Amino acid sequence: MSFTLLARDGGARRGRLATPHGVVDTPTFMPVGTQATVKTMQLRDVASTGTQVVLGNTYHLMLRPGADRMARLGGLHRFMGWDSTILTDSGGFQVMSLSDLRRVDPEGVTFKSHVDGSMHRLTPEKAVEIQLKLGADIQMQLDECVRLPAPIEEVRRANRLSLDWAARARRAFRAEAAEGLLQFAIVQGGTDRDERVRSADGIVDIGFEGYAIGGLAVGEPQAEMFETVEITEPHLPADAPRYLMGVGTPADIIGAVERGIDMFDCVMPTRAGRHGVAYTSEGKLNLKNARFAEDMSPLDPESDCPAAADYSRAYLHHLVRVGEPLGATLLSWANIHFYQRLMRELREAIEAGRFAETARRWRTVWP
Ligand code: PRF
Repeated sequence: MSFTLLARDGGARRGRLATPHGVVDTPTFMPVGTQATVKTMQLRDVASTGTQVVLGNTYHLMLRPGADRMARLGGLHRFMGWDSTILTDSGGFQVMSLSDLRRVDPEGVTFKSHVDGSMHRLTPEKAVEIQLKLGADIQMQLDECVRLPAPIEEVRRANRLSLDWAARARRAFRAEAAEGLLQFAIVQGGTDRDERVRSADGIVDIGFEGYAIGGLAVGEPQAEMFETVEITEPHLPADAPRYLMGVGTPADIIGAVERGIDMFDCVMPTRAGRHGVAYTSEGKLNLKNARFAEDMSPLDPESDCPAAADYSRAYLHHLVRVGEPLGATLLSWANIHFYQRLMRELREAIEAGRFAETARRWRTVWP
């Protein structure tokens, strides 16, 4: 078994996941490294934040540099210089959000590249094969994520398709994957209770190393997302990791951990960093703001991240204002560090049996 549950506090879980590239302490936050880079950052700095997993994307990497080229170059770990765990998404969600021309059929999805307009095809089997060529430690099944709100018939159709694709992905993975690699399935079903349960029961029946909840954080209110997690969670096995895809704000993460989720990924800390926004112990700061122009205090006096401790707000304000790339680099670094501090405090709180108190303290700054 690759996952060990170490402690529980209410619904929150503290666990450890073993992959071919190391251990992952859960609850964990995984920075997004779509194009074989966590944007603007050197991976040694990403590692310094306590990050144990970075994400890669099948959709982007199959287009550039291409899966076969990546395999010839020795895989994603060697290519980007990351020795720890890599999780790759399957492309299902990115096809929906990035390609303006796509056609889903029972066999797979055909889509037009957002880069050069060329046509490409993904099937559940091909997504497995590409993720193996990339060298992902943890790979995701190909799914179809519908845009919400959608008519229930459309949610049902996509959900049945995703379930069929889960079975096909599992067969392909079992036939081709080396020992120790992990494959996660994805619960879909919109915000429909019956569809979520059908999806969860179906993929658990097939059996995977882990289970993701997809189709959320697509613009619905937080209460609706939490409700869907609450519906789904009891149908997932306690001895496997649960991953809430594309989530979220600090408050989203705290609420989801409270409801039994172990893994998260989100562009928020890096995207905010590129837009001059910092996550700090005082809350979110927009460094573009004129009030920082002559503020020589460090970005976050409570942080031990070099980017937050060694650089003044005035300097960061200047970098952001003039558009120097170092501003994006330092703020991305500080923001990932901030997210990893949150995760570390949540893990320690679960171990100590004081999750509720820690959650309450964080919520006073991050409602
Ligand atoms: N499916 C896949 N990747 C995803 C999602 C999904 O539903 C989401 C939903 N927020 C983020 N990333 N394959």
